[in-house]
Amino acid sequence: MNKILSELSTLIIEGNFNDAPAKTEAALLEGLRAESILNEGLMPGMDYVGVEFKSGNMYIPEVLQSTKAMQSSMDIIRPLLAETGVEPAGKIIIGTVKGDLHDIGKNLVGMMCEGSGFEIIDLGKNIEPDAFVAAVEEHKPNILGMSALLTTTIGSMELAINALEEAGIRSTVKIMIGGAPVTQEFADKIGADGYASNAASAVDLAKRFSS
Ligand code: B1M
Repeated sequence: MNKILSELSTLIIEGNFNDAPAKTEAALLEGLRAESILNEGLMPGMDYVGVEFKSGNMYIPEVLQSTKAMQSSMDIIRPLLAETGVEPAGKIIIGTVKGDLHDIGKNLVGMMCEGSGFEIIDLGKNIEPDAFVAAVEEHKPNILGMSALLTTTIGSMELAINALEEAGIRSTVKIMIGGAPVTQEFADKIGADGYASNAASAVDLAKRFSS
């Protein structure tokens, strides 16, 4: 791997959001294309973070630092990627369901998916089923991701799926759900396409849905 990209990967793994932007600028000055910086510098770093998080060698605060470092580099190359027409891995709409204000896990999932090359449209928290439907109609994503942290709000995921059915657009998106009270059994029961227990698994699932 190119030395500067390898150093950038290391900065992402270390969660060094102070130095990652300067290293990204240096890579551009060296003549590297934004696409190479993403695919050969940033993404391998985040892939490593995902593996370490899943195996219990990295913890949430460290992953958040890494995603912040990733974001700080993405802020620099995002406009260049758009200019060169680099296709994202897929488009994901994500939001925390109605009645639920917990968004830390949802943000982590969104950031890690962005780090893996997905375009993320983050609707925020306390999202009504109809707002998910309107967003799917408008943005035509590959994946709709819903997060819930309360046993009292997970039912809203089913309401959103029903609303997508009623609008006739359920089959146009894969639905991924997650959050502490959510289980695979619950996902099967409400007709979601998949469940992920953590952000790294959510990235794997999103990749599977988009391949
Ligand atoms: Co709340 N809260 N909270 N809270 N809160 C919990 C969830 C709770 C378990 C605490 C407890 O009682 N032990 C409990 C829920 C009990 C239950 O329903 N069974 C609870 C409660 C009761 C409440 C209130 C009702 C308290 C009150 O006011 N009486 C209230 C509800 C407000 C509302 O939402 N309407 C409330 C409020 C809050 C704060 C606002 C103070 C704050 C949220 C701040 C914020 O998010 N901006 C808060 C917090 C921080 C927590 C705890 C402490 C931490 C949650 C968190 O961020 N975890 C939580 C207790 C706990 O978990 N220890 C608790 C870290 C985060 C990275 O993990 O969100 O699980 P998590 O996300 C993971 C996975 O779940 C998965 O990947 C993530 C990363 O690995 N994942 C997905 C998540 N979404 C995914 C989506 C996917 C795929 C994977 O695909 C789309």
